[in-house]
Amino acid sequence: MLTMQPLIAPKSLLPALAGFALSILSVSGATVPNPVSGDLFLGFRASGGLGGSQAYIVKLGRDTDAVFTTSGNITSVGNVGNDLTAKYGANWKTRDDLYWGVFGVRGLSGIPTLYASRERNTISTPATAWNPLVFSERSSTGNRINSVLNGLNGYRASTATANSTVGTFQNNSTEGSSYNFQVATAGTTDFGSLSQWQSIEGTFAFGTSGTALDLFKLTGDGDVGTNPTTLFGTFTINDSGVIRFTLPTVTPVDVDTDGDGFLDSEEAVAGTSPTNGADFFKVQSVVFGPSETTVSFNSIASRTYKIYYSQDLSPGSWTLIATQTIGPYSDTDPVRRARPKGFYRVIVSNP
Ligand SMILES: [Ca+2]
Ligand SMILES: [Ca+2]
Repeated sequence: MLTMQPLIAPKSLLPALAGFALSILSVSGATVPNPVSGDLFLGFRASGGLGGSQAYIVKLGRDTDAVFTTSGNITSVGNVGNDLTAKYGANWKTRDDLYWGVFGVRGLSGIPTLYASRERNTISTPATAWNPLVFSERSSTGNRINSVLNGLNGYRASTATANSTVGTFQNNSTEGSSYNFQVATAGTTDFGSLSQWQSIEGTFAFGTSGTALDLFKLTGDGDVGTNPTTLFGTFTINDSGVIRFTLPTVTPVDVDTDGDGFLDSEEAVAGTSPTNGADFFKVQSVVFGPSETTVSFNSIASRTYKIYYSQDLSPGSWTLIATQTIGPYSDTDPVRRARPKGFYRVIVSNP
């Protein structure tokens, strides 16, 4: 006698099936966020050995994000160190065949701005800036970067890693969307010959403390002579894989804060107040006395004052007549004092 099996599962099995479906979803992994204009990316690749068949690409954030307005660790990228260890081994931090670089593009549909890193030869010395690029060069290079981000098998819609919601492992290939292809093809510059970028990458041959990437921003309207290339900031990484961004060191602009005609730096030399417009270095008086001419000027300790004399202010007529460490100066020279007129000038230096 034939017994028919029910075509639908008994109710008691349904919770188990639902649980099974959920577990499948978590195994398949989340998708990385879509790239947007101005995004900056980190790329890691090994030229051989463990992990040599895949690149690791991490979205750092947009060039306008708050994280790039200050120096500090970039915490929005998850645990990059765990991903690097999983892909390239625990010794990733000292592998001489492991490379990293930073790249990005803004405004592909208009006049693109490009970002490309360059490793410092010496950790304490900024790298030489990339050459400016004209519009056509930036456009071509930007398209190659865009291919890595948005092309078929590129970053877009790829699966996030176990340790970073913005990181993905990408198979190395000869497609334009392959980061490894763009930066590691022998005999070419990175992201195409028009970029003129010999290599945007650093290596871990000298450990994490031995590599720093300066990120340069290439922009402009197409005329190389006016296209600025500026240092956007510097990326470093520690042995735990924590990425740090450091803003460029800004050289303070010398100003005349109190408007007395002397720059703050000049007032520092003279020892006068940079915030008091009535206090600045000057010859205060010249008094022709019975036996000496007294030249008064404001003086402080640890400075050198050189007194010059001219008969008529003509070019080349200034003569050094005294060097002192304090004012005033007393001129007793009978020849100078016998003249109907004469001029004194005082120059201060530190010390
Ligand atoms: Ca001043
Ligand atoms: Ca002053």
